[in-house]
Amino acid sequence: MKIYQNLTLALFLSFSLGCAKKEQTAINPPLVPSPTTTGSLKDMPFPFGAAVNVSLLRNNVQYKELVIKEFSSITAENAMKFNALHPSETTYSYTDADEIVALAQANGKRVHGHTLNWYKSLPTWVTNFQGDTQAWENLLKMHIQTVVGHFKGKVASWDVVNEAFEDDGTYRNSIWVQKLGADYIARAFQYANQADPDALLFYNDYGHEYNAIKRTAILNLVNNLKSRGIPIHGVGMQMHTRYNQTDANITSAITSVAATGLKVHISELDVVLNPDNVATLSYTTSLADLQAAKYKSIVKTYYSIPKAQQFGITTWNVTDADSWIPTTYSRPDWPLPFDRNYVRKAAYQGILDGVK
Ligand code: 9MR
Repeated sequence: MKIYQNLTLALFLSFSLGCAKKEQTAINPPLVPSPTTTGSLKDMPFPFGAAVNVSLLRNNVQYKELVIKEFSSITAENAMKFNALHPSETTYSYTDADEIVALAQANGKRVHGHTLNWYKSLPTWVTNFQGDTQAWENLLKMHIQTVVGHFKGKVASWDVVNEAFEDDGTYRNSIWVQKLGADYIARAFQYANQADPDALLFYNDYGHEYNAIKRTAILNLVNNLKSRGIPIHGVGMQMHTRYNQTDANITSAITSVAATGLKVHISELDVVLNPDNVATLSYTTSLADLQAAKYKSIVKTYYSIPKAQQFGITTWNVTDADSWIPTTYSRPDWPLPFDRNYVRKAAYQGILDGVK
């Protein structure tokens, strides 16, 4: 009987292991061999961070350990957005965001807050909100001050306003502009500053490297805020870019933003390898090397701006397995410095080489 039981157990185990192995093979086919890396992101001369996903931190030990081991700064990918923190008018929900902050604190990492104001990721109570201008102003102020107050002393910096411009350089016709006019942006910074005078406050957007018209609009806004004494301390350049973006474009973007004199955060970096959405594309050594070269040149240019302005670089997500790109664009892609087996890619070495 005992032998029989053991045999059943052995059969069961070998069957389950076989399935697990098969599944493993199906999910993680052999990848391009990873190079040996010398050095660590932790030793970069400025903070190097990633946007993190709270459920992966909670449920995936390998992911969590990688985050702890590799990064000195953390941004919540979604957990500090309006709909996550403030799901109904009278409810704030801090569980996920607090968990990220606690992990950062326990491991000596900086936390960058993303984002106090955006046209997306709003709860329906906001999009359906009925009220006059004063009521909308109160809503904006209350949200910003409650959230910044909650994280005071724990979150070092905030993206105060995210993506306020259209590609043609006009203000996006967001619910905020409709209800409050474009100068709500200035007041958003003032509200955040009142709630935590020590927090560094950023205007965050994308496209600086491929759209000079939008970039000029962003720089005009930022310079205008600065000249009016509005408490803005930095500019976030998302830099969702591609392996074949020209170095010249990236350099003009970084240097023109640095010319504001404010801190510069490359805040959502990823370098896609499949910008043309080729469904059959595969990851090859040559693509990996081109990507490494692009990461290197971005980091090198960034490292050449004045030291005091180097707020840091943050990648948007951690590994190719959790990048927002493949799901959003329904295509294979490999935008990050770690592969989907959580192994350092050539891009990782490219980043390290950028500061050599
Ligand atoms: O990666 C984020 C994705 O999981 C969310 O569904 C989406 C909407 O909240 O936002 C993504 O992150 C965006 C960031 O907040 C702002 N810049 C663009 C990022 C990618 O879309």
